[in-house]
Amino acid sequence: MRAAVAVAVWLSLCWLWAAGHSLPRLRLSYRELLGTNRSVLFFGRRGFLGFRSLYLDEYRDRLFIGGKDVLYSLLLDGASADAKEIYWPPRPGQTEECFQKGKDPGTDCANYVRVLHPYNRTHLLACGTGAFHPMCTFIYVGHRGEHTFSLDPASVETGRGRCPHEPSRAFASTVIGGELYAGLTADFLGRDPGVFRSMGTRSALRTEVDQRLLHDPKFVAAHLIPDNDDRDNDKAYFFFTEKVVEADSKEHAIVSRVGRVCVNDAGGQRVLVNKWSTFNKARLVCSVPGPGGIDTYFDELEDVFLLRTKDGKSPEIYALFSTVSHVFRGSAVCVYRMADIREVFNGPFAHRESPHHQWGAYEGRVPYPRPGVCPSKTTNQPRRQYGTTKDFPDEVLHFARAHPLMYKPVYPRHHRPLLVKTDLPHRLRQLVVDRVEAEDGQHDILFLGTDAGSVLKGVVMQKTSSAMTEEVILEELQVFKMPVPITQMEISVKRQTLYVGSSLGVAQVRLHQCESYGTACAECCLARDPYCAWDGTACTHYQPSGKRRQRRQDAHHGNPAHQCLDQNLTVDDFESIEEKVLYGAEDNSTFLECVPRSPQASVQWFVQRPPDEQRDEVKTDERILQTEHGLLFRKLHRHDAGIYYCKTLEHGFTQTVAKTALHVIASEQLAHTFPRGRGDELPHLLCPEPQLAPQAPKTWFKDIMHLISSQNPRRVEEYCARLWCSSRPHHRKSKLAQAKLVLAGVDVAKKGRTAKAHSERNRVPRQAPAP
Ligand SMILES: *[C@@H]1O[C@H](CO)[C@@H](O)[C@H](O)[C@H]1NC(C)=O
Ligand SMILES: *[C@@H]1O[C@H](CO)[C@@H](O)[C@H](O)[C@H]1NC(C)=O
Ligand SMILES: *[C@@H]1O[C@H](CO)[C@@H](O)[C@H](O)[C@H]1NC(C)=O
Ligand SMILES: CC(=O)N[C@H]1CO[C@H](CO)[C@@H](O)[C@@H]1O
Repeated sequence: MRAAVAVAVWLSLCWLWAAGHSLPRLRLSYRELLGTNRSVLFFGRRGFLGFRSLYLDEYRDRLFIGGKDVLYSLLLDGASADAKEIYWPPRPGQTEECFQKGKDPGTDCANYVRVLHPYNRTHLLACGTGAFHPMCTFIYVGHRGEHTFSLDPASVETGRGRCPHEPSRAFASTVIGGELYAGLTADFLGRDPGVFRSMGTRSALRTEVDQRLLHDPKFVAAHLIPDNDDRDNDKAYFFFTEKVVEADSKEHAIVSRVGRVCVNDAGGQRVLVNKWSTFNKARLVCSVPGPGGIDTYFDELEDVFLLRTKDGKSPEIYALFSTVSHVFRGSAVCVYRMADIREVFNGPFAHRESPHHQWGAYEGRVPYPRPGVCPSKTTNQPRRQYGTTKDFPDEVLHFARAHPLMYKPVYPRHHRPLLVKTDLPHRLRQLVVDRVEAEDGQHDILFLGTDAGSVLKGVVMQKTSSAMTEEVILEELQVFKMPVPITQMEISVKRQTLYVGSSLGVAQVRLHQCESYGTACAECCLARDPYCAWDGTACTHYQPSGKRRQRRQDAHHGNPAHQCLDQNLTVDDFESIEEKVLYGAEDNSTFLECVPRSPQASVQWFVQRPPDEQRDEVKTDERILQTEHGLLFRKLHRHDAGIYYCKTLEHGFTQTVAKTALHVIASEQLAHTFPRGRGDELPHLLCPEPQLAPQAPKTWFKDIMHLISSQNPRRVEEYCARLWCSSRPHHRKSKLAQAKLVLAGVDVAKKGRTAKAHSERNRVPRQAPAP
């Protein structure tokens, strides 16, 4: 039985792996990203370590940033990047008290601004941790057009129940009608979790301290989602994870939840005084069906993004989950519909006789008004009117307190994740979604922030014929130099910009850079980026309103044979690419680099052996291997000399990516060049011309070398060292003359061209000096 389960789990993991395996079309390192003028770091400078909150104000065209003891206001209109700042440290004495209580003065005992919401037409609400003494204040930001930014010290008040004490603990908050709704732990020790409502004119409300309501919750998001046009039915939704204890085990498991309260909840009169009387919660399921009915669950909710619709009542809820089981780790995105969530809250309550019993659906009589229903004209029955929850019968409040959980879970659209990633080296932390209009319809572009300072941009294509989907990872951008977790992302559709926050600061990245996919129609088409289209002359940002005649785009299939028929697909570009020169030693191994611009392309090698004019396809065998990065000769023969062309093929589009003239140095000549006994001098001997030292990892190449000639690792070391002698600048100059002498009679290397869009990861020596 156990074995069967294990096999099934293994099978489903294989499936997951296969499903999650796709390489980004465009991968840019931090340096390359800066080179594209695509990313600007707002604050890498002094004092801004400690970003915690971001509010993008598209109306005022400003970005508000909360950091460590500081608040910033930035104007977004390009040129004037002048920031206004407010210094807002902890109150006098709090820092000392904080570290007397054993907290770290460097990381804990400061005022980390974590709450930053628009409050009313002229003010923002800001709350900070205040060195474990949370505090809130109003920031005057003026009307549209004014660039004011000021804090009235007299308006600073307590932040307890509004802002967490800890600088990094998960919490969620939102402002609704001048009141702050917050899910957090509200004490110094982090033991008092709850959903709190405060500010405004009504008395504050919170959840009772009861593990049935909230058991060690981690709040992720809070949003107002109206039910209908009756404001009295407005509800605040909370997304969080909490612990559950199953009846038959002592172990805790984590599950994800959606919980909600009525905005007009006023608590009870005799029971539940100043406590929520309308709190309900349900499980959010995100799982992959496996063979034999064994599902893989993603239970750890990481982030939630609401894709708002026009009416605001039925946003699509994108949720990012991860799983940290012992077997594997992975992330998944599930999409929920409000109709499904409401149906679960209208369904049966969960019930169990005691903690030792199993959960079942409550089948007894549910009192009226049904717990979780807001008092309103639309929900009242004709002769049983309730204007406020304070009028609810005690029976209702007792039932509500005992049955906060709904019996049925909420399943995602199509009962499966939209996207599953199990092949990533990093965990996915943040998610934002942009819905774009493309030639073939609407696409939801996902931006996923990792815990290693990078952002993935992807899209999931619905296959027209079936319920199957295909995920395409379009880009991987290293937004921060350091591998820090992305903590917040905001999208500006107006500016076509993504703002990305981590503890290091805030960066901006353009949502698309169509030019970077290439200069041919086919390349633009193959990229399948719904933001981009071929406009007849270049790959540019697709605008649905733009002129149609010349436009080519097919995000669904990305087949240039359909889209670019009249454009040159198979260009005879053998001669249009610059030649690199490579010297290899007879009977030794050598390597011709070729990395296709698209990871989906297949590679073909051709060779032209002078004086032959003809190009033949290179025949690979155990001596000549075709690897992911190029062509590897394990043992070079004299007749291998020639001009090698690396062509890539993708959906009928071919392109020459590399052209290398390979010269073979005969062993007699070598013997003359390297008389025995020179020993340690060898590795630094020959560097025909200085190169820019590639800083990229070179180890993979060494690994191959080790593998193929492990009988003499020292020679491999030397050989490699010689290949990369440019990265050892010392010795070079003095040996240059020698090298040239030795090479007399052999063409000195022509300067090699560096292929354009290669990522650093793939950089290998482009020129090997003659040994
Ligand atoms: C970056 O882009 C902006 C707007 O497109 C332009 O004004 C600016 O000159 C560019 N900067 C560099 C360094 O290319
Ligand atoms: C916004 O709220 C602040 C703080 O309560 C208050 O001082 C200010 O008058 C309000 N402004 C408007 C326009 O309501
Ligand atoms: C296509 O290729 C032919 C010859 O190879 C060339 O004359 C023509 O200009 C090319 N057309 C385009 C659109 O690049
Ligand atoms: C330059 C170089 O590494 N030459 C070597 C090529 O391989 C033969 C036989 O394995 C060696 O003797 C050479 O020293």
